[in-house]
Amino acid sequence: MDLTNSIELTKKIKEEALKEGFDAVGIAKVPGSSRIKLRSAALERWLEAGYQAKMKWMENNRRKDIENMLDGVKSVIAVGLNYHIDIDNKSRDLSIARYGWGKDYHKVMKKKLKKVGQFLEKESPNTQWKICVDTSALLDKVWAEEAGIGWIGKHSNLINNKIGSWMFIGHLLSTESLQADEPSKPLCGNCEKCIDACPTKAIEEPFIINSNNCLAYHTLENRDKELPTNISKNMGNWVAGCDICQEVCPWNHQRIPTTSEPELQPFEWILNINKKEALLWTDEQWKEKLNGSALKRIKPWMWRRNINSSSNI
Ligand code: B12
Repeated sequence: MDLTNSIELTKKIKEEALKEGFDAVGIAKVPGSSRIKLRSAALERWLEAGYQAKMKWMENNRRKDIENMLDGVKSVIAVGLNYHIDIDNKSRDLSIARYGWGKDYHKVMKKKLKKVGQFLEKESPNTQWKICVDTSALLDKVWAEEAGIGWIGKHSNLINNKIGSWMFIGHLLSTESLQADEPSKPLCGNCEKCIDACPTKAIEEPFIINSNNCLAYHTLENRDKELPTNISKNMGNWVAGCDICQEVCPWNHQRIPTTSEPELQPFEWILNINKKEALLWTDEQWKEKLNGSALKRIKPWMWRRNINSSSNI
């Protein structure tokens, strides 16, 4: 494809992504800048330090090279979807992290990305493409940073200068050679509010999360019958994920609109959950509530464990 066509196609793809409702879109070229190598080396160090806790799947070697995801991949179309809802999460009986308030974001993002992929294929019939949202062996934040839709903050989440870090990330990998955007520059400056606010000191150093100490890890991923004391002692009301490091971030204190995505509007039960009632719900009742939610990952017994461990019981 010549340069003019590539510029034209790049523009059309971005327009299509925005039309699908994504709030941010950017493009990176494979193999990317030297930062990709640095971040991949950081993954190596993170694993060596044991910061993945019991998430064995994080050790999958495929994660280290994007070529493993799609043969002949040339471009990465990175998208961000705002999931902010303008409702206070502080004065609640039980706190549930914002990413889980609406329908499962994996499904919401994949549906939209599929439409973008089909559009690309219509424009350029020989193109191969692949959708990656969270569960693929890809460093989502790293490629999003490379594609210019945000920078990796000290809490390790990607921050977009307009919608902060309340943003899901997804990617469409493609064998098409598209025009790359400038990678984002980190704008955290000297701020370390996220590091100071973490009650379990999970941010070992700027940008590096030790999952062994992270409330999100323990409430979502830990499959042990009991939570470690360091966690239960400091978890407050958090029973499903944790947003403390993002709540204190000045980039999330700007006026961020409530997402207009209908599927991300909060489930009623999530806004009204209270510990007394929730502890009485049967497995069946939990399953019904969690149907279509990303929080399904937390099994009913884990919900009970988390609620019982939270300090307000
Ligand atoms: C494993 C995982 C977790 C683990 C580990 C967290 C972690 N930070 O790694 C646990 C279960 C704890 C977790 C929690 C959460 N997660 Co999570 N998680 C992932 C997953 C699957 C992999 C992340 C990963 O590769 N970790 C490995 C380590 C090495 O990476 P890292 O901490 O990101 O470190 C990078 C940076 O530190 C950077 N780096 C290193 N040195 C330096 C130096 C400088 C100067 C800079 C700038 C950067 C930098 O390079 C490292 C390597 O990539 C991604 C999806 C994906 N496929 O990528 C989602 C993902 C990161 N999670 C997401 C979300 C929403 C969350 C939670 C907010 C959910 C919640 N509210 O409870 C919390 C946030 C906790 C936190 N502060 O990180 C979103 C984040 C969206 C965003 N805007 O960034 C993602 C991207 C999923 C998605 N596709 O939307 N998660």
